[in-house]
Amino acid sequence: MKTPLIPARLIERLRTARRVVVLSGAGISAESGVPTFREAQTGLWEQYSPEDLATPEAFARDPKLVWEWYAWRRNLVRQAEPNAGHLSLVEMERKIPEFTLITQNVDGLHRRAGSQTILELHGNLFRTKCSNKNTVVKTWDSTEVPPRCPCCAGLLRPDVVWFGEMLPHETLQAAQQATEQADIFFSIGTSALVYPAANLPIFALQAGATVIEINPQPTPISAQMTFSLNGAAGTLLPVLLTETWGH
Ligand code: BV8
Repeated sequence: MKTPLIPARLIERLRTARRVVVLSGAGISAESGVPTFREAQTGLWEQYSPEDLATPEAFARDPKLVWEWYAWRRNLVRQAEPNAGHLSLVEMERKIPEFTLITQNVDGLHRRAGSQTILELHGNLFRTKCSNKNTVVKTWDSTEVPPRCPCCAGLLRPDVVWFGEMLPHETLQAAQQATEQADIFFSIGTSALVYPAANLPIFALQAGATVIEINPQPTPISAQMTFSLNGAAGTLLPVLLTETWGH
């Protein structure tokens, strides 16, 4: 008999769960054609590692290069569509009384898919801010690369959290609160290498939640998971929904 993709015990718990929290990473956007953060960068960007570009030091050293890397990623994401994994989480949000989606992704695909309660821990590619005052800037007529702030002429930058920068305080606090109250916590498509996001699945375990990982590869937290489902989010999440709520 084929081993079920999804353990029956998991289905039963999900069916009766009140509070479900999902932490997503770049892996959930992989099937939309958006390269994951640590997968080799393609084309022009092959020679760079994301960790080297997503830092304030890189932006200070070469603002044009960093701005153009983000412009390239925005272009890539604009051509991408949310996939079955994103859409399954929209469906799950409709079925669960208290559902919170925490994402490390900056691609905005969860919102485009229709998710409502989203905590963007690392900001969003499509929001731009002044690097002097940290205020969001919606329009500018500067034609420089990167463009300059219409108010103070400071360099504009993507409104994302770079390595070595603090995460937005309220967003992180809301994520930690939801995590501590979760009955079920999913860690989906993340290598669980980046902190403080990578603390959340462990906090959930410590608070007594059932913690489920969905990833085709093992990660540093796989061995601690209540359930570790080895597969792609775009494949496993639709099956999980059908097995739990049948449609
Ligand atoms: C902070 C936005 C306090 C930008 C990102 C030394 C000095 C300073 C800080 C540190 C330090 N040492 C450690 C730290 C902390 C540091 C950190 O964690 N570093 C790591 C590398 C060790 N963290 C920080 O700096 C954070 N800030 O700590 O502030 C502070 C301040 C000063 C000094 C000390 C502390 C800020 C972290 C946020 C960085 N910004 N993104 C941008 O995107 O350009 S993080 C970046 O990584 C993305 O957001 C990405 O989402 C995130 C995590 O990666 P993943 O999402 O997990 O993606 P990855 O590619 O790694 O993995 C994909 C997974 O998907 C894989 O497991 C794969 O198997 C799986 N997968 C593939 N296909 C599928 C799939 N899964 C399911 N289905 C599929 N189809």
